[in-house]
Amino acid sequence: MNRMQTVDSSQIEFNFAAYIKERRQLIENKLAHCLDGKIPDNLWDSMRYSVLSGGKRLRALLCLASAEAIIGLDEDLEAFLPLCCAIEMIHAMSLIHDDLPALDNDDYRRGKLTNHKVFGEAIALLAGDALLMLAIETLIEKTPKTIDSGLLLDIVRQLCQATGAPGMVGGQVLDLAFTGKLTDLQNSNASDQKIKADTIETIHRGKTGALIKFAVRSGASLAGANSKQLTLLEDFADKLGYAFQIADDLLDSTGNLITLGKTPGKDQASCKVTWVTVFGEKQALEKLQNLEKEGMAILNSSELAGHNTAPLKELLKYAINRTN
Ligand code: GRG
Repeated sequence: MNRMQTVDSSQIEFNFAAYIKERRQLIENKLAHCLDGKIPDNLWDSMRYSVLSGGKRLRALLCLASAEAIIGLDEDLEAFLPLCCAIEMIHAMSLIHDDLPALDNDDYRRGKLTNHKVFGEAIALLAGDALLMLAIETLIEKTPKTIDSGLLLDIVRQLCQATGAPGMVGGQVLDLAFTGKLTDLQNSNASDQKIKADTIETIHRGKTGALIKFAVRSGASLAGANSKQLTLLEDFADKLGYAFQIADDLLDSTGNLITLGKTPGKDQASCKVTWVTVFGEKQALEKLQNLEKEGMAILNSSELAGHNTAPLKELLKYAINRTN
């Protein structure tokens, strides 16, 4: 076989490991800076505990990769870092609240005790609230003043939507409403397959997909993408966000506490409605393959041809094949 015919030449020189290492460092430094110099009291310690406790930084990486699809590789990324920090702060606060006894009641996150286990429920709740506001403040205050204020305002508006009732909060409420209803859904008529799939997708789209979609769209938007590019990148993010959550649900059923950093097996135990609990692991893997193909096809479309989409392609594969 002629190997040259089977290798995508645009991927040959792209070193994904080096790419994410470099960008993660930029994100970590900026996050540490945003949370630095504050009084070491319970509230700030609790906020730092969750924001600076590792994590893959997938959403921030997607934001940068999406921006780089528009401006090209090796450009200065400083202007995008406040946006990345805002996204990671909101992600961290959602994890703090999600782990609380009133929601998922988890003891471990990122291989450490959850925020409320260390600081107590009241401080964990309030640290989440404070991070939500710090995210918005960081985005407005630290984004360079050279950025058009109308554009920035629109990004803030979109962030509020992605986070609030139309997005994460609404998705979480739906998730709660369906938790415990797994048997009802599994026992419903086989012709209801589409209804089952749509139900799961609606939950995932809000709870997980909304912030991922925002990360991709806002990075490209701040980089000056046109409306056609934004629509395509949003469609791509939709596929990636859905795939990310299905991969998460698979890990919940196949992973362990050491590799995951959180307690596995909780979806089945709490009768959570996920692709894996409703359709099983085999179908979940097939769905992931389809979403990967669809996501790649969008990035290969003629409107994005000639753009630097290698990082987004690798991030899609990473979101699907990750081990934690
Ligand atoms: C957003 C205002 C506001 C409130 C929170 C609790 C809640 C509303 C939403 C739940 C959102 C949630 C926790 C969705 C699950 C998404 C998910 C699979 C998170 C894990 O993300 P990773 O794997 O985590 O990227 P790391 O640790 O790598 O950062």
